[in-house]
Amino acid sequence: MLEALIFDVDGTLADTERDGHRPAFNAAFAEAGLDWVWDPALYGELLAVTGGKERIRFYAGQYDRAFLQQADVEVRIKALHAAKTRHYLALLKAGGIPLLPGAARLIGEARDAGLRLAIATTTTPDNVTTLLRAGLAPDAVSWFEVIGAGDVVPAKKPAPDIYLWVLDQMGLPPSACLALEDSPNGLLASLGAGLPTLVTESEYTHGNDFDGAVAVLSGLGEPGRPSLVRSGDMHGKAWVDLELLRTWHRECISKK
Ligand code: XBP
Ligand code: MG
Repeated sequence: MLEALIFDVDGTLADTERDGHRPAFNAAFAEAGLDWVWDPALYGELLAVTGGKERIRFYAGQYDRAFLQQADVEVRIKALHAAKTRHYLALLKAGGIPLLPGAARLIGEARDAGLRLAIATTTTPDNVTTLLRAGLAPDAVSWFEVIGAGDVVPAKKPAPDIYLWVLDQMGLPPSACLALEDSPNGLLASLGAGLPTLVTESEYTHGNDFDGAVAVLSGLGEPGRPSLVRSGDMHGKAWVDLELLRTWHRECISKK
């Protein structure tokens, strides 16, 4: 029986990457006097690396090796990432990044039905709580029983660690839950933790291989704004609702 939904954040709850995290990284680089500029295309490649600090380190390894040779490079990466987070939080607080269609509706349906809610994300915890407050409701953080985010686990997605940590905190088996993700790294992480997973593609993840998902859609959809099916069966529905999640969950568990 489906007892809990576990949401990814970036690309799933909100379209945060190209016009949110990316300009925040660029603002931090400029502030530090670095000539690094991540344009949308390059950023799409860098998204293969999850975690902002890890992404900075990867970029420097590819394009500015001298940066990595500095004695205090780890301190510098942490400072760059803290500055980036400051810029990103300012963007969120300005209301610059709304939730994606269907996210608020589905969360509301799940709450009304008494389902337990959690978050499993690679991003920084402050980014999550600020997005929820700005995009959902001032008290929305309390709607989520567990928020697994950022450095709370040693290995980020595609490792399953963040999902295993959330399941442990909730005291639930993966078979009682369903994860919602947007990226191949995210799907690998949730499947690695044994979770039935719905994928809604984001701008940067459209067309990727999502083998193992219960379905792959263009988005959660809304009345009057149907989800486009990339793979799977919407059982005659035009947007994702709780009944459809329960059907996919039942189908997935019965196959195991
Ligand atoms: C997406 C990520 C994060 C963000 C940047 O996380 O990989 O690293 O791109 O946020 P998810 P930080 O899809 O798991 O929500 O700079 O705070 O890492
Ligand atoms: Mg994501």
